[in-house]
Amino acid sequence: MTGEIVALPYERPALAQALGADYEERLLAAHHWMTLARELDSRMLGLQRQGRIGFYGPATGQEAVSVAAGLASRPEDWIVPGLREQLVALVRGHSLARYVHHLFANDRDPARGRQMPCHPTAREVKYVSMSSVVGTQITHAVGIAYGLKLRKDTGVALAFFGDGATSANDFHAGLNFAAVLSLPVLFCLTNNQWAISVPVERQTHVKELAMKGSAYGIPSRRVDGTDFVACYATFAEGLEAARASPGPLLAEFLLYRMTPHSSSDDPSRYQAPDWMAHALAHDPVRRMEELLTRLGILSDAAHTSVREEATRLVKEAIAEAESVGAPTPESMFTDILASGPLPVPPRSEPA
Ligand SMILES: Cc1ncc(C[n+]2csc(CCOP(=O)(O)OP(=O)(O)O)c2C)c(N)n1
Ligand SMILES: [Mg+2]
Repeated sequence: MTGEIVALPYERPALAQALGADYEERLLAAHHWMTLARELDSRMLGLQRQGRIGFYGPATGQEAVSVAAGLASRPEDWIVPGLREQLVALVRGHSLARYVHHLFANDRDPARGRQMPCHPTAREVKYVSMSSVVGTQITHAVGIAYGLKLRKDTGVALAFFGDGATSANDFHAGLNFAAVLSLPVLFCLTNNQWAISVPVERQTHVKELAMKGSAYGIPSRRVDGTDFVACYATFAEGLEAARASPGPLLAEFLLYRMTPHSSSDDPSRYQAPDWMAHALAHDPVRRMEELLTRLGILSDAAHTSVREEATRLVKEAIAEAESVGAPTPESMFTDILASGPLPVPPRSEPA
């Protein structure tokens, strides 16, 4: 089944139904995380240009999906991300400081500089380091879901991937396997309408990517991915359904990529000049702020302090990360071998 949820403007009873009785608290928490994410993207792209970090993949325009996933998932769920879901780890409890240490690839980076930047690992919140090979995270998530089912674990695997990944072999293998074996996996398709320079209409001939899920017998729906409330309701409902049956579901989140693909990209070479204006009209952070303001939940003063707090938190994390040195060369061995490298035998001189 496909179909779009179009629900704004929300009134209070609808919010209570979608988010629970404590919806005001949940909306304010979501707004805090979205504001923090926006600040992180802007600072990190700047730091990359200054040569202070190596690489960055921004998530501007996709914050509502990640925050909703972070807030609606349970500790036993597994997150198998694409390039733009770091916020899910933070919302689930990974510390901002550790994430920023990772971006600087310093000695307190959990991966000690041995993973590409912006590919964090956050074991304590079951956030798996991203596989850069497009689509492979889908089969990884399906494997995790198979393990969860065999162990009778109540966790669900959340597989995040983009519109481009739906053309990869692993998408088809993963969906088929998950459907045939009824595995607890939620396929989270973030359709930001671009795979670097390839627009979605050149990626596929189907009208809606969600149809590809239906083709494998997986209940699939389209969701406005710039609407936090719709995203939250989708995750809350989808995760419980995948847990209870168990079985797979697919949600296609419609989005607008509001930045370059990554710090290595120049979209002015392939995007129409009016794309950004079009994307800005669907800014999820602005939509959230309009909702909070209309409901009287966020005053101008509170809004300013949320922004100031985000600026301060990111600034402090950067200062801390820059005060930590690089991993030592010895850590290459001590992180891996119980007793250090094998001694090198003395070289015997030829007689
Ligand atoms: C197998 C493979 N082919 C190509 C690439 C290069 N590449 C990196 S990201 C990307 C586009 C991914 O687009 P999409 O799946 O829509 O995700 P988005 O980046 O838009 O979030 C490509 C082609 C890769 N990493 N792996
Ligand atoms: Mg994409």
